[in-house]
Amino acid sequence: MLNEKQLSPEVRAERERFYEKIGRDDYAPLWEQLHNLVTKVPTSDCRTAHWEYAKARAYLDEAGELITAKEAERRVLILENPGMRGKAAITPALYAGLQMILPGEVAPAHRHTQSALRLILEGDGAFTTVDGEQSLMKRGDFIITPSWTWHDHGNHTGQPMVWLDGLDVPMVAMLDASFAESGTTEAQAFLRPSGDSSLRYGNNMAPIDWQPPANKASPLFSYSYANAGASLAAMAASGKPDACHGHKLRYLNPLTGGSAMPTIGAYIQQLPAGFASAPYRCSAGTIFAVIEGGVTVTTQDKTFNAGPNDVFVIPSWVAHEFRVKENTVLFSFSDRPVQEALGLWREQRDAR
Ligand code: GTQ
Repeated sequence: MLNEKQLSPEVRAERERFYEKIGRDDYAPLWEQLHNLVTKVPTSDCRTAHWEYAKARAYLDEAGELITAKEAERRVLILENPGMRGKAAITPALYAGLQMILPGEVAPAHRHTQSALRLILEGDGAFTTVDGEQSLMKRGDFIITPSWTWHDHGNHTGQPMVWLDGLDVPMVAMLDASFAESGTTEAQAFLRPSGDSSLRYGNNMAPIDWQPPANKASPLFSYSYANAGASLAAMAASGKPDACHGHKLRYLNPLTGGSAMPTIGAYIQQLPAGFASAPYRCSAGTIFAVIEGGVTVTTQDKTFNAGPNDVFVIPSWVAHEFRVKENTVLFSFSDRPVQEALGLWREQRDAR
């Protein structure tokens, strides 16, 4: 905004008349909003926020009584950023939700251009089928449903299954590139045996002449917590934690070294007992879920404690510190790969 105080009433009125006139023809004066568009630092409405699992779980139980997974298509409670209500967004670019499938339920097959990830929070042995390959899910597993892959979920176990969904819904909406289709059958036919993709692509080998698919996603779609936990334990056993991140790994596409999906990066980190991180910020708003232990999160205007299965979000460029008493494992996801691909990603370590 220009400094209105310096303007005489006549000049201001003349300008307002001009703005009105050109407005009727779909023009607007840049100079009235330049500094709101091109800000010195990120300034979205996205706020730091925390969702406690106990409350979420009670709401999911209630939702389970109100509607079946089949009728809902996906029975999900969206985690809406309190600064951006009504937008189905947890950050300006990303969506998050908590999905529950009760014993015997199915979430029917569909596909869409939005990419999805799942971090399994509760249950053991429900399945998701992605492009004809079924995978059983366990707590802590990270599973991807890349753009335009058919997927359906179901639960043949005796317990509810709950997971965190992360999708690039707002990003795809911004680009106006949403396409979706419903399957003709509730559950997909199996095209390959369970475990096939991990045998083909997860043993540091790949079928010769492999070509990246159009959706640019990893052909490996299930990343077990058993494996991630073993990698973290090895790092923690024989190396010093990074001052900002502790011991942190990124989930990758083994064929390219890039992120598992092009629009969403996913990470897992271990903060050893007693660890206090150096303040850190980056330009990728990040959603965290606590897998083990608990963390005290401090930003300039908030402190909260997050325990197992709690979800919290740190917006772009908000400096934050983590403190843990016991050994803690955090999963996280963000739009960092998009920002990196476009040359936009920034970070500040020791951000005091
Ligand atoms: O599981 O396919 O949270 O299509 C939102 C949209 C989950 C899913 C969500 C979806 C899904």
